[in-house]
Amino acid sequence: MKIEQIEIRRIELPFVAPFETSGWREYANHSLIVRLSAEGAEGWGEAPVGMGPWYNEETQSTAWAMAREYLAPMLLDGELSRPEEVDARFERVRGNRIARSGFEFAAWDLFGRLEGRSLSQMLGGTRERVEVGVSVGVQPDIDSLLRVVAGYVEAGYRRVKLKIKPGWDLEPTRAVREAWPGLLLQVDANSIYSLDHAEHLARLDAFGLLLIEQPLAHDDIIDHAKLQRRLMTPICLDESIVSPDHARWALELKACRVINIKPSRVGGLTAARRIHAMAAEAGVPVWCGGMLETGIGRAANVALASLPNFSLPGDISASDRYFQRDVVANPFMLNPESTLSVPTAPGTGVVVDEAFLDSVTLEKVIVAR
Ligand code: OSB
Ligand code: MG
Repeated sequence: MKIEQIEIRRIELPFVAPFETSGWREYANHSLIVRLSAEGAEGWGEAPVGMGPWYNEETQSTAWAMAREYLAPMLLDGELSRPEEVDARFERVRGNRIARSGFEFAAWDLFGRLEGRSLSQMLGGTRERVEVGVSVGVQPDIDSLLRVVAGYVEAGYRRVKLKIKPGWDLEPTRAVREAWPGLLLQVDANSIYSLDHAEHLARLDAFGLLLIEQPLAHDDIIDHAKLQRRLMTPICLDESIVSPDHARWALELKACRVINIKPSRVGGLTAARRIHAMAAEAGVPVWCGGMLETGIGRAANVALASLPNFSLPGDISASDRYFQRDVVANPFMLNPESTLSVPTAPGTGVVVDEAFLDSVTLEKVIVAR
């Protein structure tokens, strides 16, 4: 197949509420949306970069430049016979994996739509529904936090992740644990602590957490291995695992007992599936993380989470947890039992609401052969 045309747009879609982590705040989804055209079909992908370089090095501006100057021309150049080839095509590009992932997702969607196969089917998914939770940002005070968590619990979420940072860790975790003793609970520090905090972090062991996500530096594996030996609670790596090799290093060094797989962080579904297989082999559970995606990116996450070793609930909440209105006409809705349904229609299965997508598009370019 020859990709005939690539449309790239950068969007701004406001969140229902700002999302605050240990180091930054997001007010809106600032992703890139990629549309590939070939053989009369289309494939859509989302590169869920944030506004600034706070999660990783990428921003909407860097992804926009990478996409136009390198990624789109590289994908138009030559033939593509399988979506797995996109990862190899972009191998020469250093970093910029979230930008790369938008094109990779779109290629999977395109092939799926042409072949009449759902993305879950193409990836080897084994579930019709995936368990999900909700990631709760830093709140102004404990009362607000309890109100926000209560809202999600009432909506049907059975697993909650709290964003933590120094000064907002033990107390909020204790308060939520005391209010909901049976809730599946975990925390995410987004790289804010150092090994000097080991003793402090060990106090989280008292709260029966599923895991502590990325306590130490975004590019560290060694110190996490040292910290894991001092904690009962499993460490889960997010930021540090940017490729299958990084997953292998972390597994070998026992830097974590759980891995958060975000297909966008690792450049796409091909690398994500490889990490899933490596973790399964090592007996390490994985779960699917999120980047506050629109329905387009969410669909790739849901399909991935239908693979067998995704044994913990994902950060893949329903569309209405993020947006008043999603850019797809069939937004994701929460089922009873805290699950989302895995689409069965060809490709990602989402129906892009183009008129609404246009209304949140800041800039759009078309690159053709
Ligand atoms: O660290 O998992 C994270 C959102 C943006 C960037 C990083 C992270 C997150 C989340 C939200 O925790 C997950 C989601 O609901 O999409
Ligand atoms: Mg995280």
